[in-house]
Amino acid sequence: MATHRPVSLIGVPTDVGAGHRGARLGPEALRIAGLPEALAARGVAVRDVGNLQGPRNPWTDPVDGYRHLDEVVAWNHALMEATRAELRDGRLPIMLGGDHCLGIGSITAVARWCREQGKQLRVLWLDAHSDFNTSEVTPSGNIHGMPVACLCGLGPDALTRLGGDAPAISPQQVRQIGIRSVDQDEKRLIKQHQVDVYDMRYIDESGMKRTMEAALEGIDANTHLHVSFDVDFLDPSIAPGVGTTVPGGVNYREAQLVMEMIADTGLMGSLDIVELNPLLDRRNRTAKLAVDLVESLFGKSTLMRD
Ligand code: 4U7
Ligand code: MN
Ligand code: MN
Ligand code: MN
Repeated sequence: MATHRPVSLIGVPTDVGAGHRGARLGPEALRIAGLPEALAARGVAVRDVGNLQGPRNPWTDPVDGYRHLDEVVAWNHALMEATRAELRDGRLPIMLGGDHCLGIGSITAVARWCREQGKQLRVLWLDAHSDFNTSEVTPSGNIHGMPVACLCGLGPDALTRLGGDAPAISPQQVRQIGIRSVDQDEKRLIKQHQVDVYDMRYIDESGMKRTMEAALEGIDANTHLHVSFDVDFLDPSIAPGVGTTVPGGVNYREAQLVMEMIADTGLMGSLDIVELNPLLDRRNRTAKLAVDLVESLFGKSTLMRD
């Protein structure tokens, strides 16, 4: 069994970035589905730092194209600090979301840490959505649809400069996989900024193996892989517990292969698990599936290779 760095679980019970309430219950659902025990069974040392605290969800309308901007900033500031502390401690942080706005705080911290360590950062964004909206083009105002744009320097100063300098990352560091819902103006931005997108059509045509080989091309022993796993990446038939389901997603075997191929690199240094909404789930099955997939990320093979 491969040895892994010790893991820190950081609960981020937020849904201030989403259009549905309930993702704030995600961290507990993941714990109850057995995430800490599953990691321990893989031989991983686990520390659960508990849940971060932040402002409540005011459930108000967007202002100037952003819904709950102050609350999103507060949550992400807390998460950036917590992520930084765990990385400095030599640990692999796993963010238990919470909605996907939290990727701004986690990846801002990871990017800074990689700069300090002289490491190359590659972000694998597993999602149905590109999350590249800005306040000018967003159809919803929901900031969970904007984290990649914010990280690349497009967005309000309070988020793009969360870690000081902007941008935290360049679009060239991102690979998006599973994409099948991109808004009209968001498509234009994705093209303009040359984000590398492996959409469902690419996966259908090339297969998941070649998709992952392409997404992982160019990594080396000095690469830090950050995996941002939006559970709506998965097909809703197997993962109903998400706020923004989009049909035609990644199936069970494809998802396992994604996780196994990431595990094979031995380079994953941080992970977000986001957008799980237990109120929309059935008997916690989406959380259990997420745990199953995380086991594969930590080297548990569905084949006879353990
Ligand atoms: B998630 C959306 F309009 N694009 O911006 C938006 F379709 O983190 C959805 O990927 C965003 O789940 C989904 O509101 C954000 C919408
Ligand atoms: Mn997302
Ligand atoms: Mn999504
Ligand atoms: Mn969502």
